[in-house]
Amino acid sequence: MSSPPPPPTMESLILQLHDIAAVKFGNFKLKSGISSPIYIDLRLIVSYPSLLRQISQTLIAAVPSATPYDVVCGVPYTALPIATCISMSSGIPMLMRRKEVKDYGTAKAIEGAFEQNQVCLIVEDLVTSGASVLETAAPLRAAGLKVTDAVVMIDREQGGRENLSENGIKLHAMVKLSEMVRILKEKGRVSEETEKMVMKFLEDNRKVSVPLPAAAEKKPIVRLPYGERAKLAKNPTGKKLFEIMVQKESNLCLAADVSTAAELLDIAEKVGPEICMLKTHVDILPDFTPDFGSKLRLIAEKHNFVIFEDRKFADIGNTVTMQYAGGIFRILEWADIVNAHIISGPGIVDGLKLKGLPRGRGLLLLAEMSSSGNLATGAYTAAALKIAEEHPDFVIGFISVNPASWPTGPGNPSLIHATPGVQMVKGGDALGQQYNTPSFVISDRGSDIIIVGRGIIKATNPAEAAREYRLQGWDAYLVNCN
Ligand code: S5P
Repeated sequence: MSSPPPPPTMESLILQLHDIAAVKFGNFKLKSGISSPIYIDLRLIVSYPSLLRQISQTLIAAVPSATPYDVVCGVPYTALPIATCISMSSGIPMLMRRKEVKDYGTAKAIEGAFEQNQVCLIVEDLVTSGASVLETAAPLRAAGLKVTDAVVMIDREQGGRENLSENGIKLHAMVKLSEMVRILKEKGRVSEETEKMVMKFLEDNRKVSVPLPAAAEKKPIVRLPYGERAKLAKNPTGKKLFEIMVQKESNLCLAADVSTAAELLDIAEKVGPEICMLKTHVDILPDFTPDFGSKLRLIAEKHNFVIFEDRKFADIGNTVTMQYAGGIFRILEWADIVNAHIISGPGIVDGLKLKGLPRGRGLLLLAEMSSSGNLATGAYTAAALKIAEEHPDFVIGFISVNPASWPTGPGNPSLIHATPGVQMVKGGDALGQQYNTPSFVISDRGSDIIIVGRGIIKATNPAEAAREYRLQGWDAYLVNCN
């Protein structure tokens, strides 16, 4: 029987990468926007199975044997085949992260079988700022996995190691860029001059920060802290909401779109500690009973959050007064906040205010919507803003999507912006919903509250997922808090 081939040397791997032109020298513009004298395209290795196998073996060896991990996950797409090879040769199961979360019923960001608290090793081809590794770590963590280590073929030595370490991830690299160039120079593949150029480039670009989406185009948003805004709020529920956000360090609203009232009360109890607001669609609950509201209010008091019935009133003033206070649901009795379209004109606010204001309730106006092709844009959005300004005692803010892009910006700081269409990764569902990430919604688009439904309720552990959304939402708020 022939003995297995000796493990490849680093030198031979690097020369092979150069042979297949996966490493090139010249003048290249990188994803981060900077010009680089070296370009590395590791997608090519799928065409060279023997090299792919050697690289996978070397990557496994790059992770210290004392580092335990139960599963591996490659950063899509280049590292997927590498992770597959690692999994096959080590016998360690693999997970896959969806880049775009498609919600055809499952809304899964992570594919594969795993258990809560298992440790997942992230596999990546190339690390510059570490942003791609972090993008993969976030949904893995939200799904209940632990992410403490990542292994990469090439570390460009441009701050990725430090950025990852700040986020609790230790980077193990097969080779550092400077080492790779030194070997290529030693073997006569590049000139001394090229080596110097690359070294100078590395020296000049030691720290590439993790890019925020669309960072280049965005105007910096500077906002008053929620605590200051609580003092400006004219409506007691609006004020209370800002105060809860500060007390709980949470700008997370759970969209509790579950199938029964029993499930709703159960998830409210579990997720309650993480949220500032809980949003209901009471008309989807088949087991609704008249005591539902008082039961939910007890949980809200216990965990300190406000209740928002997403009724989306849209009729004339007189009709909405009856819909708000009457019927089976008696929304006025238990919901701190309701919302309304302004399609019927300002009379809808007068109608709701008639019933709501004496009870200290608040109203959110739908100024924008998250679904694709919706008509709440431009002049319609501006009209919502105007109506809100006319009723500061009752209107507490908006359902909005991109307040930073409004001609007035997010506007009056006493008004709050709550944004639906939030998940850990950008994407959408099959019926027009569009998702953005917590950090994009809060720090780039200038919203105040993230409204998250399926990202939490479909997670294996909704409380853990809610915690992750809360932390991400809060960190994003701190980014541009004045
Ligand atoms: O424009 C909107 C307004 C609202 S209130 N788009 C929305 O998605 N919503 C609500 O937010 C929607 O009714 C649902 O309850 C929640 C989003 O849920 P998810 O599961 O897509 O996160």
